[in-house]
Amino acid sequence: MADGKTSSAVSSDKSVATKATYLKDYRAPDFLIDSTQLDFDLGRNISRVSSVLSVRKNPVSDSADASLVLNGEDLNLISIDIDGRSLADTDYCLDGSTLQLSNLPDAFELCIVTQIDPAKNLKLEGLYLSDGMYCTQCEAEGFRRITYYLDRPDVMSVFTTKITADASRYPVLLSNGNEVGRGRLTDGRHWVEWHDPFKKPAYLFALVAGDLELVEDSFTTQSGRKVALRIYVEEKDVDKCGHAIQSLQAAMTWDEKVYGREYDLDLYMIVAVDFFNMGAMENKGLNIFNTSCVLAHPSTQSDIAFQRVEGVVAHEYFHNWSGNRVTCRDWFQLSLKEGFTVFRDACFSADMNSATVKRIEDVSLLRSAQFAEDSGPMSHPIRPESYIEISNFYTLTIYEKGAEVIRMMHQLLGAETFRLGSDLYFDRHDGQAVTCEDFVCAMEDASGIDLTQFRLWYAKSGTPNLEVADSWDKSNGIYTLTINQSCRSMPGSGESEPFFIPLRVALLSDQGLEHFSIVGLVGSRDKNKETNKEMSTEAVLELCERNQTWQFSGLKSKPVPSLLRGFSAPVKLNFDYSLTDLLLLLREDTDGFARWDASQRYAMKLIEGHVSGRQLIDSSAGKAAISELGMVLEQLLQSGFDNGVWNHDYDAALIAEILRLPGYSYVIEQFDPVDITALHAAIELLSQAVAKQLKDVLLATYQRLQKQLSALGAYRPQAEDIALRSLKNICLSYLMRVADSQVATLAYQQFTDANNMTDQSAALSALVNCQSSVAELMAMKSLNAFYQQWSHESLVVNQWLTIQACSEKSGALSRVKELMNSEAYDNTNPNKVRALIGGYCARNLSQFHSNDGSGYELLADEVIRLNPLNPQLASRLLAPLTQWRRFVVPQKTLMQNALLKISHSENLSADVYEVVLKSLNT
Ligand code: B3K
Ligand code: ZN
Repeated sequence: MADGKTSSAVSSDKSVATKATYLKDYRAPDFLIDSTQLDFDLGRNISRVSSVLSVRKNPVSDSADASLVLNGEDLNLISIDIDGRSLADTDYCLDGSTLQLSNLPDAFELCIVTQIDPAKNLKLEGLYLSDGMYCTQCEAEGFRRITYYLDRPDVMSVFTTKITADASRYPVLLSNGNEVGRGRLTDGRHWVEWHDPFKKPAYLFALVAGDLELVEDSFTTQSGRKVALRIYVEEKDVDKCGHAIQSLQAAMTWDEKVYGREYDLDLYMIVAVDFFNMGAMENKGLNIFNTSCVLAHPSTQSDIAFQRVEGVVAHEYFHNWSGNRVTCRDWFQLSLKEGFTVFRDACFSADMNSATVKRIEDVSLLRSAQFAEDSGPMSHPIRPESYIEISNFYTLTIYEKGAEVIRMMHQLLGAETFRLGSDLYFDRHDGQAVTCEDFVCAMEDASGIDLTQFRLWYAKSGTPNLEVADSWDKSNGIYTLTINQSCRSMPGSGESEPFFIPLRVALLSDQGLEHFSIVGLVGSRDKNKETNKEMSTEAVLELCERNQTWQFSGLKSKPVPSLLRGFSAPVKLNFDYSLTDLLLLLREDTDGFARWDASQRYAMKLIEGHVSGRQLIDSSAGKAAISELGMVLEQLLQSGFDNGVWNHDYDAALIAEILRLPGYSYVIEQFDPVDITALHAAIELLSQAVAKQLKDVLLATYQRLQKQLSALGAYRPQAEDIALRSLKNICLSYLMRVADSQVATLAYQQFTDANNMTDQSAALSALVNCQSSVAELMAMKSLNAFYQQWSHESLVVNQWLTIQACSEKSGALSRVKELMNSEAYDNTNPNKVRALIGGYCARNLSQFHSNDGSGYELLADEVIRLNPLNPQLASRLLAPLTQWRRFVVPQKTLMQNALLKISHSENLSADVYEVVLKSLNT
């Protein structure tokens, strides 16, 4: 076959590939690829990829004379050879997504040459250019955009990769594993060869070629091996890598200590790229990171970014065992690696920072966004049964709910036994591609605990709902809790069996925690199981039936129950707390999560009361309720100080979270139907009222913390300092709601004096959101000054875009549109699109849902524009519209119309098609 001329250009139009893939259709592969040798010749426009695969029939395959069906997308096929024999066009079958070879020997060497055009690859899947640097993203199905291959995770191969490119433009050439050779060619090009000794699926393949600087450190493993740690970044970012290196070292130490897992290669590399669809990717030995998840410098990144870098670096590192050494058999098992790894990184972050606040952040995300996903048209179990486009299943359900399911197992088995289970899992399946069932079996085998009923969490979608009722029998001092569980099934899935739900509870009186014993279980299959005569202050109730009742003794008066402590299960829990009960929990509970939850429930009761008209926030009863809450909050703020200095025995970060009112997305999730105008009014009134009531104490707290932090001097991304800044800045944002010129000047002063991005951006945001005209001019001046100062820092410009997109002041949309046309924006860069469009549509909810539908129009137009360019990004942006059925008119109709507009546009990608189709039809 002659080079280029007779090759077939393959179109990747996925608008036709909209058929679902089903878990029930899984079959083991008919062929295996023992080794994969890749040779990349990176040319100016076209890159040439030669692959040499040693292929053999899979002994466990059930079809003896199967054809080899390789995946391929957007490839230009140049040649195919089998055992050195060149194939003619008639020897194979090529269509838009597969290359089929028949009549094959049992084992053979297959050589395929293809050409690709990375510069034209805006999907950012496969091999593409990010700011002139070559990089790859292969998970889930990107490798097929590099060469024809068995692009499925249960085909694992040993990879050797040679890269040749121009030496001056691409001095750094990287791939997985260890460097095994390099050389120069006479034409100014050079080459480097890499070999990865660990078998891996193609989704873990990576390649990078660019002009990058290296930041290097090392780590010595517990068995004494020295590992080189290398971060590759653009020259200007060299000073922003220290935090990532420290986070990596901390994660390596933690995984040795907590899971007994060591790193296995002599080299661990991270490369930062600016064009990336996700946060980061765990490619073996060569992680590729979105710059936003690796770069951190006090003057350009805020505390949240520092913590995100720490969490994501750890997450990708932990994947080396939970994902790479033991990988997924198929993509239905995605939560096997993602749920487990999120659980691992959450425990790591909890150990590094305020554990309670980490839990609160995770639960907030789950309860606002994952619960919404799980009750909407894209709802799926953590092990889905089908998908149209797998990229749509990198969801909060797979990641966050998946992590909650692992957390419940951890709680059920206890930390030590869970560790026996994880050891067994890693040892038993090292080097294999396995299933969620294999994980659960390892946990069962190590613990002897029967997890049969627990498995429902893998198979069923939806959030279980617990209705809790109590009673008090004064005559015998018995307190009773009755719990009823239900789970709203998606249409057609029928009534399901009850879940196994671990519910951590305590009982409180004015004196704090009470001792109790569980004396009886009423109506249970096993009446004696949980009868526990020993007195304790906390119990884990194992809910496994639709209705269960527990009786508690040892109490002098009717207690207030503290339910779902630590958020022990991913459920919704309803209990008719009085406002007084909630204040008691907020003051006295020893579980930080439960205290925070009480503050959220209190605020929700006020919002619900206002929206339903039962008790208006500005009525005298409403004012009284706010005043009582205010007194408790004031006490919390004051008791944290000893002689004007914050005492770290009190978790300032927790108090900051308690002060923060429930966000819009959480409030919206509590209502069905959603009347956004009414909710907005209630939230505004509430925050104004709290701010007014607490003004003096907020101001005093702000000033004391400001003084204490200034005295500390240089910025440190340490938990204690982060906590103080968090509390200080929440005080500032409240104060801006009652802004007088004194407060506005404070914010402006913080903006101009700040020596770190946390304070600078918090002050900017406070000024931008301030409704009072006093701050108007200061906000304008600060926005301009900020841009002048940081226009050369892409990630900081993104923060600037988001702050404006999220402005609570009217007119955010026209500002967003202005910014879309400004030099600060690039509509092909996912980080910028997420910062501006995502910021407005997913975080500025009161304006996005404005009655005229202008927010929906903007989103629909952007989705239509992005659909052919970057379908993954387009599909993710769509999420807010999927909730349309829960809104009242006019929002409901306007959102539906926006979805219809998208559905009528040409050539919908599988990604967008799936979300739009399910949204309109489910
Ligand atoms: N495993 C990657 C996800 C990549 C998905 C691309 N569509 C990131 C992570 O979870 O670590
Ligand atoms: Zn992951």
